[in-house]
Amino acid sequence: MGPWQTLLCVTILLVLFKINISTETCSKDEDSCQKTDTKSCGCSISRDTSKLSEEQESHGHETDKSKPASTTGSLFRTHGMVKIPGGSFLMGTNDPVFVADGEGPERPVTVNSFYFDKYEVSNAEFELFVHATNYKTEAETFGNSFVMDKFVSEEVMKGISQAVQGAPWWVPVDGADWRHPYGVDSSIDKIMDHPVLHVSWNDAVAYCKWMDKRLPTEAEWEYACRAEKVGRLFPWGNKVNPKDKHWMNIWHGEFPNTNTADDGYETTAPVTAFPEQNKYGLKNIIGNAWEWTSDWWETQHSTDPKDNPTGPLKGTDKVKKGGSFMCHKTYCYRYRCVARSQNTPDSSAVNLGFRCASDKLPKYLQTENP
Ligand SMILES: [Ca+2]
Ligand SMILES: [Ca+2]
Repeated sequence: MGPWQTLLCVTILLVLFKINISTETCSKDEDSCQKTDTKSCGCSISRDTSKLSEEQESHGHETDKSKPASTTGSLFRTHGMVKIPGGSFLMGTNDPVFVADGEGPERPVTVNSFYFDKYEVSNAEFELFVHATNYKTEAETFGNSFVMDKFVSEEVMKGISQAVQGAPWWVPVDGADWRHPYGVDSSIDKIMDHPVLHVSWNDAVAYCKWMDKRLPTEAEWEYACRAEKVGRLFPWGNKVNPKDKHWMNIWHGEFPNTNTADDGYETTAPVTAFPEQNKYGLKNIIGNAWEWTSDWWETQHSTDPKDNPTGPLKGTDKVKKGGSFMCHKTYCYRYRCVARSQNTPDSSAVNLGFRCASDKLPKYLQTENP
């Protein structure tokens, strides 16, 4: 691609999307990935809401108050929540990998007890929600979403002429949505137990509300991930593969060219896959799909003690946590409890999902968790 074509490509993209991606910050040398002070490894991609908000409003969202038809059968497991006992911890780290992400400094935070989904929300669960409410996701309303080119068919790729500056493997794919995670010629028929993808923050909020739940705050999410372990990278400790087992779904191989799927999964894994990652029994809190939190994004944190912090009062982006199947230590080393990234609330992508929290156990679960 010549310089003029490159300029044209970037210009088109800037018109269509607000790009929150800076140049790849991590080299293939693992050590050079440490202490990076640049903003992003291409983890976050956001829409330009100003260009599309009118269309979104014209569709609206039907969110009737129907509740889950059943909490038994094959979906029982993904309705399950675990209790996270309240307590105090040091949120963030004084030893950040990505300084510009606001991983630090450590600051004392207290959170009340809450309930947290044991699993990421699955396609099966999201389908129940959509069937009950006729909900239309923002990716469906906009008509496109972001997918990694490697997972898009040759046929679909023929119609794509845009890519994201600094992360050219991210392409906007027409017709990519939660039912078609890799484009119009893909489906979720065989992956109903995988995490729902291409859901915006607004979509996630609507789903959690329908389930009588809510999104977790960033503090709750990180507190639950760390599970009282101090100064550890992962929910279980510091080793990537303790007991010679895989504990999470991340990228193996050389990103973005080769994906060896050493952990058994080239893309997403079932939400029930891998061992419980910490003493709370959480599955895939790290890896598999990124997870939305309720907080607005900021990178400057006070070290004053905070009680149940909910983040800034306003902002442009929302915080997401946990990394995804596309994360590798040399690229987007964010499959750590303190790591964080962000997207605008209407953004969606092939590696971004969520799980819900609640102050009290929803009534329809109370008999299941006496
Ligand atoms: Ca993997
Ligand atoms: Ca996850």
